[in-house]
Amino acid sequence: MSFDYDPENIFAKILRGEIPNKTVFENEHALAFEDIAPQAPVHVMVLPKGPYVSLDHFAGEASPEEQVGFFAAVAEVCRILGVEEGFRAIANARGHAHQEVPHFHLHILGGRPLGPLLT
Ligand code: DGP
Repeated sequence: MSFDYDPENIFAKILRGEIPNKTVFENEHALAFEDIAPQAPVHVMVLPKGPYVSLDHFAGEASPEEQVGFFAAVAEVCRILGVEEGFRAIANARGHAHQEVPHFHLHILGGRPLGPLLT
């Protein structure tokens, strides 16, 4: 499968500082910020800084350094959010999953019991 990254997607604009965000964490590998329409008391997006469309794009083509750096950032974000009692991480990809923004991101949801995962 080939992946075609759109540099004008809204998260690319956020990464370039063109659109404000409520930042939770940032380093050279990742940016984490609050979702604009939170679906739980904790709802934060974590995205790598590289131009990857989706989880399968990132997992297949990002360098080991980018991948390790990204997941280390996810761990740090979870620590900052204080989700010791549990959280859910969701990565939507393409149409069947209703991916809205074509820059790979993990949703981190928590702060209340989330119930069983629904389709
Ligand atoms: P997804 O369907 O996985 O692509 O979810 C995209 C999420 O991004 C959705 O929960 C709403 C959020 N979102 C969209 N635009 C913005 C924005 O401009 N700022 C922030 N903080 N979140 C946004």
